[in-house]
Amino acid sequence: MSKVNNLNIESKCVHAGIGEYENGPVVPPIYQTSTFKFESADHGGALFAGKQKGYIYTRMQNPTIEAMEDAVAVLEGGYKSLGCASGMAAIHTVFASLLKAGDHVVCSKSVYGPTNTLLATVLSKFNIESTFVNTSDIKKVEEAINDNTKIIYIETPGNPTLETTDLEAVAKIAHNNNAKLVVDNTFMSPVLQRPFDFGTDIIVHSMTKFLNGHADVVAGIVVVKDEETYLHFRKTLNQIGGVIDPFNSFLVHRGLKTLALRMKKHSENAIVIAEFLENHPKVEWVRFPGLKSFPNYEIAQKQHKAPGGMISFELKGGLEAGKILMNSVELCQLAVSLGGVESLIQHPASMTHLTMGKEARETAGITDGLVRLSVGIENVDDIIDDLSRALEKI
Ligand code: LCS
Repeated sequence: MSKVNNLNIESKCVHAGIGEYENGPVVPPIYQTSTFKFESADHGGALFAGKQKGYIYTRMQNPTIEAMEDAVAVLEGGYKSLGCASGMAAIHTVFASLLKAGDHVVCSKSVYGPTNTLLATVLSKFNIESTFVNTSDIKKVEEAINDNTKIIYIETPGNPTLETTDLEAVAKIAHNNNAKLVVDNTFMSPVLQRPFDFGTDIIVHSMTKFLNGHADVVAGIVVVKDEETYLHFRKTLNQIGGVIDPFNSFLVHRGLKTLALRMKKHSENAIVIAEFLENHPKVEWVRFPGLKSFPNYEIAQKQHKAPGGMISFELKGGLEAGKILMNSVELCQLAVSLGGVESLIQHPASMTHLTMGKEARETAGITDGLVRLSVGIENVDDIIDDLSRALEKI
């Protein structure tokens, strides 16, 4: 592990979390078992008392899960991590571990919808209050802080607007107010953004996206920086039960090996596509961290090693234009989710955010012509041909 920590990121992706196993496999075996035999009653007792190391029950820990968790902890530069059944399970684990009735959360306005809903409609039932602000405006974060604020929760770049937050500045505000900074690093992955380098306390990911990268797993993870937090979170996760399973851990660990390669290709493709879209007559504007026109360009340059694969753009023809584009693409798959090897496209106003109503959408920055593109690792000319043909139909 310590040797792996000295490697470059591409090598870390390949080697992190690979332990020693019976018969010498180069890949951690899948321990597809719910429970582990004790050698004796005393052995079982010693494991439960924490006097001896070993595995007891897969909800508590499992070697295949632990191997993947070690890999993600290495990539993020954390102490340890906790594999969860989904990104939402990871986020819930953090909130359930850190909050109690009467506490307050400051959260980015541009976050994945269910994160907003978890705070606004589920945790609010337990008397946990939340304030949603545009966290790319540091003054707004300062104004939202109360005496009872325990967490500043940032998604950067935010889903789907790509609003980008200065983590160093927000970490200072959090720590001056005895609050923890929690960052959802799903859109960038540790290859492109390392939130711990900017003072973040806890990182979460939907591993369903770039970390696994192959659109065949739903999973999440929490990464922490110290043993005390780890043990506290592990206990909470064990009670809540939102753990990942061994087979999904195996798949994610396999995906991690190509993460650096994939993030490079996603970024390279996305730069070319963002420029193509910015110069297209049917497109009103493009938001992409790698474009000079990006509103938070300087923060993006400071925080990101490359701009990533997520692009938002606004079509000139609004709702109707969006529907035509969705119905005309062939290579780009019309689907929610993101971060897979295949390009995925979606139009929030006619699909995911249809029932929200125009007014509420616009307050959240989701305009009628907004399209979100998760750029895959295909040949960029093929993606541009597909978009070009589909845009012509508008
Ligand atoms: N965080 C971010 C930034 C996300 O984009 C998502 C899912 C989650 C957390 C939740 O992760 P999950 O529980 O799905 O693993 N984002 C999705 C999206 O944009 N479309 O479909 C899912």
